[in-house]
Amino acid sequence: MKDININSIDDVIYLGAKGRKILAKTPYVEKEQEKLPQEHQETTSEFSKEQNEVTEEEDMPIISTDLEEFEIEEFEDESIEDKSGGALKFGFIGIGQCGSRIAEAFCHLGYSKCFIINTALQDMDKNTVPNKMLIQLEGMAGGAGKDMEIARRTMESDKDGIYNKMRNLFGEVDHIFICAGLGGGTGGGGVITVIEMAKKYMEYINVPDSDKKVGVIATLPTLGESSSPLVAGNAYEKGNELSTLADMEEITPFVIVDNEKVQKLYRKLTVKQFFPTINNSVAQLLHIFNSIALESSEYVSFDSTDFQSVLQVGGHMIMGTSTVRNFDSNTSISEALKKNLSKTLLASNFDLSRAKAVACIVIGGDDIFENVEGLMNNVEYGFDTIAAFTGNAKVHRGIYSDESRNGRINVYTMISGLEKPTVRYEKMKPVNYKKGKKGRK
Ligand SMILES: Nc1nc2c(ncn2[C@@H]2O[C@H](COP(=O)(O)OP(=O)(O)OP(=O)(O)O)[C@@H](O)[C@H]2O)c(=O)[nH]1
Ligand SMILES: [Mg+2]
Repeated sequence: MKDININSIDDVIYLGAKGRKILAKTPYVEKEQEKLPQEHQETTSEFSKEQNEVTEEEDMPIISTDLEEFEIEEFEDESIEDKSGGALKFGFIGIGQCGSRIAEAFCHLGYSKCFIINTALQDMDKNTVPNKMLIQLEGMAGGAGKDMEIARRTMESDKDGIYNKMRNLFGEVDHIFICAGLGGGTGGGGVITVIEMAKKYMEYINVPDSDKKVGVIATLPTLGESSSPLVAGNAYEKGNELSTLADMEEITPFVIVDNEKVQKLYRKLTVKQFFPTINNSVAQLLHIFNSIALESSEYVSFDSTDFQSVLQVGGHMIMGTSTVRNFDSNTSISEALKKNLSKTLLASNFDLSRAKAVACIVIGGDDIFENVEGLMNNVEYGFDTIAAFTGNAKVHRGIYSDESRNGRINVYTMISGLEKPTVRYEKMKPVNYKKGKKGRK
C-alpha cells in the first residue's frame, strides 16, 4: 500500500453530528492566497472565510477527496499454511540451538508456522527450518557464549523484527509455543522478550486472553552439564522465572523437558540419538493430542475444546505414553496410564494431586474393541485412577479405534495446571548461587 501522509491532504473532511459532511478547514485556500496581490488577498480572504464558516444547517455541495484517488489494495495473506493436519493451529519459535532443534522437530511434523532465532550463524546452518532470524549486536560473531544478559539485550535490540516475523509468517494461530534450552545464553536470555512479543502478536490478531495462548517448551541440562555453575545457574535462574510466570498463569502451558531424566531412563541412547530422540518425542506427543482432537470417535471423542482447556489452564504440563500389554486384566490400563507419568521425558517432582486438567486417550486396534470382553470397564477404571491421583482434576477422555493398531492398545496422558517443581530446581542450584551474578564459571 502507498504511504499516505495526512498532512499532504488539502481538504480535511469531518462528519457532522448527524453524519453530514462539513468542510471545516481548507488549508489549500490559505496557501493559494499567499500567491495573490495584496488587494485580492483581502477580498478572497473574506470569501474563503465565508466558505469556511459553513454550518451544519446549510446544504453543502458534495465534494470529493484526494483519498478517492487511492486504490485500497486487497490484503494479501502471505502467511505460511499449516500442514500438521491438527485441530489447533500452532506457531513455533525456536530460540538458540536447542530451541531451534525442538522447533525443527515440530516443523517436520507439518507445523510450518515456525521460525528460529539465533545469535550465531554457524548454529543455524544445519537446521532445516526454512525461516531463520539472525540477531546480533555490533561486534558479536559467535553467539552469546552462555551469557543470558547479552542474549537478552540482543533480542531486545530487534524485538520489532521478531514481532514482524510473526506478522509475516503466522497469520491466524490458536496458540504459540516458544522453545528454548536453559543453561546456555541465547535461549534462556531471549525467551522472556519473545514471550512478550508473542502475546502482543496474539492481541494483534484479536485472540482474546493472550496470556492463555502462549506457552513455553524448555529443557533442563543433564547432571553432567550442571557441574558447570554457569550452566546450572542459568538454568536455575531462568527455569524459576518461567515457572513463576506459569504459576501466575502468564504463560501456559510450561513444558519442562528434563534431559537429566531422559539420560537416566534411557541409558541405551547413543550420543547421536540423544537430542533428536528427546526433541522428536516431545513434538510427537503434542501432535498426537492435536491430531486426535480433530477425529471423531464411535466411542468417546476428545475434541479441540477439550484440548484447549488443558493447554490454557496455566501452570506446568507433562505428557506421556505407553503400550498396554495384558489389556484383559482390569488394572492393565490404569497401570499403563500411571506408567506414562513416571516414564515421561519431562520433569518429575510435580505434585500431581494439585493438577487442574487432564487429557487421557486410549487408542486400540479395531479387533480389540470388537472382541475383548470387559474392556470398557478396564478403560473406565484407568480413567478413574488418573482422576483420583490428580486430585479429581477434570479428566477429558478419548477412546479411539485404529485399524493399523490391531493387537495393541496405546494410552496417552497429558496433565496440566501443575505447580513449580521446586525440588528439581533446588537439585540444580549451584553452591554460592547469586541471582544474576555475572561471570559464573
Ligand atoms: N533436549 C535437547 N536439549 C538440548 C539440545 N541442544 C542443546 N540442548 C540443551 O540446551 C542447553 C542450551 O544449549 P544451546 O541451545 O546450545 O544454547 P544457546 O541457547 O544456543 O545459547 P548460547 O550458545 O550460549 O548463546 C544445553 O545446555 C543443553 O542442555 C537439543 O537438541 N535437545
Ligand atoms: Mg548457541
